[in-house]
Amino acid sequence: MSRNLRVDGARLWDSVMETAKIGATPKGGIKRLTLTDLDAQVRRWFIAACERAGCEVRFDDMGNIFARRPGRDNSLPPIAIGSHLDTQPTGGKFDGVIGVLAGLEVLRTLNDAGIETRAPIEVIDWTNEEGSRFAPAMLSSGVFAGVFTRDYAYSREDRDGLKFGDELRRIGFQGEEPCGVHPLAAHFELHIEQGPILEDEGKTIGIVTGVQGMRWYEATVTGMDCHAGSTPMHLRRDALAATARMIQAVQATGLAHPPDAVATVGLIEARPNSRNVIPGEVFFTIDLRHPEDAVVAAMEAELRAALATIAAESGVTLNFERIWDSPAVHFDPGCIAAVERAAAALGHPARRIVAGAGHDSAYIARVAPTTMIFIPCEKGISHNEMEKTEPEQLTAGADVLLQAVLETDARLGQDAKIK
Ligand code: HGY
Ligand code: MN
Ligand code: MN
Repeated sequence: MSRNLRVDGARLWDSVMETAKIGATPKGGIKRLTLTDLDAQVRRWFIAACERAGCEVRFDDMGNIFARRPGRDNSLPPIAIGSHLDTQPTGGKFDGVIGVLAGLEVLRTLNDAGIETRAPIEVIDWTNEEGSRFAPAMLSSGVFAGVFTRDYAYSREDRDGLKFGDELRRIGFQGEEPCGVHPLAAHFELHIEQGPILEDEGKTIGIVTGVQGMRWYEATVTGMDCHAGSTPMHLRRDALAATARMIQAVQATGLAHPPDAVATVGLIEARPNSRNVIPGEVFFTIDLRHPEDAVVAAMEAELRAALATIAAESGVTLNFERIWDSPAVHFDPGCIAAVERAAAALGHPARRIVAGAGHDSAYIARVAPTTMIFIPCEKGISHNEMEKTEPEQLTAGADVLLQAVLETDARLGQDAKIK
C-alpha cells in the first residue's frame, strides 16, 4: 500500500486560489451561484484540468460532472470523490470547492506516482449543493439518490422566476446520461467543518459519522397594504410587524432544544417594500436542524402552533409550507474506519463528528458506502466571505482522503477475492 504517498499541497492550494478568482468578491469571498455563467466558467476550468490529468469527463442530465481515472478493471463501479463548485451569494473560498479539487489532486498524485488502482476513481461536481438560488439544497445528489425526480428539479424556480432546467440548458450542461444510472463503489467528501469544534479542540481531521436532520419551510404572511401616516395602529394588519414576532418564535424554537438544535430565518422579502406603506405581504424562509429526527419534528410542531397564534392575534393570514425534509444520516462504518486509520497513520489529531451542515454525501449515502472528512476553518466561520482554512490543514485533509481511497480500493479487491 502506498502509505508513504502524499499529495502536492502547494499544487492543490494553487488550484483553490485559481478557481477562487471565478466569482471573486471584493471582500475576499466568492459569489458563484449555481447555473450562472460563473458556475459554467468554473465547470469548464475543472473539466479542462481533469482532461489534462488524463480523465474521461462526462456530465449527466442534472449537470453532475464525472471525471473518471481508469483503473485496472474498468468494469468495476468507481470509487468517487465528490463535492460542489457552487457557492452562497457571500460564500468563502473553500466550502465545496476543496472537496472537488482535493479529488483532482488525488488523481494528479496517482499519476505522478504511476499508481494504477484496481477500480476507476471518479471525481464529481454535484450541481446545486447550496440550494441558495434553487431550493432545496443538495438537489442533484438528491436526484442521483432517487430522493427527487428530475422533473421536480427542473421545475424549481429562483427568486426571479427562472427555472433550474432552463438555466441548466442555457449554460450547456444538460448531459445525455440520466442522473443516477451508474453505481458508485464508495463516495468520499473532503469539506471544511463549517463549525468551531475541530479548531476548539486542536484537531486537524474530523471523521464524519453522519449528517443531522434538516427541514426547510416557506412562509407567506398576508395583511393589508395601507398608508403609514393615516392608519391608526389598532386598525392595521401589518404583515411585517407580525413577521417580526414570528421570527422571534423561530429563535425561541431553536433555543428550546439545547445544545444541538438550530433554527434560522435566512431570507425575507417584504412587499411593497416602500417606506410609507404598511407592508401587506411578507415572504420568509425557515431552516430547522437537529441530530435527531424526532426533535426536528417536535420543533416543527411547536413552531406551527406558535406561528398560528401570532397570525390570529395580528389579524394576518399565514401560509406555511415545508418544502424540504432531509432526515438524519449515518455514514458507512467501513468508510469511516478507513478515514480513521488514515488519519492515525498520518499522525493527524482527529475526532469523530456529526455534520451540522448539509452535504451531497447525505444523499449519496443512500446509494453508496459514504463518509466525509472535515478540516477546521478559522473560528468555525463559513457561508461568509471571511471563510478561512490553512494550506497545511487542506494538505492534511487531502492526504487522509488519498489514503482512505487507496485503502478502500485495496479492501474492495480483497472482498472480491473472498467472494
Ligand atoms: O444548507 C447547508 O447546510 C449546505 O451548506 N447547503
Ligand atoms: Mn458545502
Ligand atoms: Mn455551503
